[in-house]
Amino acid sequence: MKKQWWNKKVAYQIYPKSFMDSDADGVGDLKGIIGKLDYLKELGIDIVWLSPIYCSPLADQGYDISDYYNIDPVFGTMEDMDTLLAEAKKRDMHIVMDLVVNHCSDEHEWFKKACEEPDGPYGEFFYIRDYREGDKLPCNWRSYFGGPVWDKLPGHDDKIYLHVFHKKQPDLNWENPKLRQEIYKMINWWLEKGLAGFRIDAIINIKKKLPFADYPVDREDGLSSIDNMLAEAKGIGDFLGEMARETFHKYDAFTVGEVFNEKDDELPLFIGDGGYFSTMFDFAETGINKSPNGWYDQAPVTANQYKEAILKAHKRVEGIGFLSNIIENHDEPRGVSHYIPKEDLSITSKKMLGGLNFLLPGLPFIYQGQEIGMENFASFDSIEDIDDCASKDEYQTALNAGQSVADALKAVGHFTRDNARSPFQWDDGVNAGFTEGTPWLRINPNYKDINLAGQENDAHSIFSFYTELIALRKNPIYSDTLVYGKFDYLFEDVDNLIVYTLTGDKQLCVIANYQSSTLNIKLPFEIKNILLSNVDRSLAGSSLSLAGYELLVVEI
Ligand code: TEU
Repeated sequence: MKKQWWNKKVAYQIYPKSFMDSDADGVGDLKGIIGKLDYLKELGIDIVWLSPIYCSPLADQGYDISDYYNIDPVFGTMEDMDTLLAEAKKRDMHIVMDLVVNHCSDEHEWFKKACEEPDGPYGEFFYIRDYREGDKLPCNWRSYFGGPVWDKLPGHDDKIYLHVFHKKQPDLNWENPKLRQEIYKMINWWLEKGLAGFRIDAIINIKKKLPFADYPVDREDGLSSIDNMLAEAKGIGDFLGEMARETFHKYDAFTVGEVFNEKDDELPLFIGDGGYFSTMFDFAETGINKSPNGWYDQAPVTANQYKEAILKAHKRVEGIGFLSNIIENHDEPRGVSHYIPKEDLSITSKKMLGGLNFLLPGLPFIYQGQEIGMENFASFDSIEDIDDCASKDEYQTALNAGQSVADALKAVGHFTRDNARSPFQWDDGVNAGFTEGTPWLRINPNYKDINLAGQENDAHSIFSFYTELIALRKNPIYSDTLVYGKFDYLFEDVDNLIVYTLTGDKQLCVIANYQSSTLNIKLPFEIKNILLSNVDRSLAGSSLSLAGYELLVVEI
């Protein structure tokens, strides 16, 4: 694998709407981000990924773009964007934006023109089909947000259009070379402006298996998971390779793919040298126990499942390319609430999870608030309290499956994307220091106990632990080994114990006791020195009695 400029960096995902509000409208904005660049720099962040801030009706919180070339006024202006790029550059930081090109907004000019003239050139930018009331739909795929993927084309009783997400997110027809060229032109326009690259949204959906056909019905709604079609779609590489050649590769851009179901033999094409993307997220953990029936049917993650997922995922790409490691993002529950049993949540266990994931081979991504141990909401009183469009459907799905209102709310309350989208908890003051206005989304009531101000000067806080993690990754003595070292693991058959080594010019070992009870182990090597401990361990020999949720990083 060729070494790349971004390999030794640390990345951070900002969900702009909830990061920092500078103008008291209750919504985070670019000026708020600019004001926090020094905070991120001091934390040790190099690459900042912004979830979408383009013009959007916000039906899917900005993942429904109505103008790819402008900033939505709620987030600020293009001048603010230029300032952010300039200020980041001054700090040797790199801004990455979200590239959402499987679909656009139904308020985008292209879709408006398609509605005016469905058989015209812009009609070909989308999947529009003739349809009469009572006809069978072209396919029975289920939208990611529930319901059929087909809706009436506005203004036409005899036409329908495809949307695999929200109905306000019409799918772009990537089979159309004219559409693809418009996308590439837009990508290059942003890269010319100085963007360091993109996070590539939902990109595996751009290649549909055509002609449209039904798949086995898998729920009472008479529809079929879109995953069934995606498993059979062939040829996405033609699009991804063309896009990479026409754009990313020309600028040595950093790109991280949101890819869910790439096949093993495709890995070199996806993230190998000269691949479609620089890297892709490791979603092995987020996929644990996912059920085709919906969120209500997803069992809690166990330590052994987490262990199997990370070890397998990282062995799978060894020698091929880099993964980008996360414990959470804007679509997932808060990692500490999802991967640690509620009764075991503590500063120690949160540090264990964070360190275990952060030190894996690849590029670590910290999601806003992860560095202070932000958690899920404790509960929701009603589905009306939840904003996320994906959650409404999951709630109804749970009820349709016979779940009680309380159980449906509990399940959706755990997985709702609101958990990760509640405003950053800066301090214990009004609105957690996020806004002087009315926050667009409820602030987690635990902000009095979990906030940055309360942790910045506490050497034992989660925030301080993340600064130590980042400092270790950047320590010139160990960084080559941490970033390029050979990844191996031990004690594969010992329950709830994760031990992996990284071997380069140094030899390092990460040890995690992923349970509340003490665990005694005998390492097959001596420990030279302790590099990091979440329980302030000062002495360590090859025989260890690990405390509950103890994480130990040592040189061996
Ligand atoms: O998500 C793609 C996606 O398919 C999964 O994240 C998941 O199915 C979805 O979040 C519903 O639970 C990306 C973005 O990360 C997500 O925020 C957008 O809603 C989606 O694409 C559409 O752009």
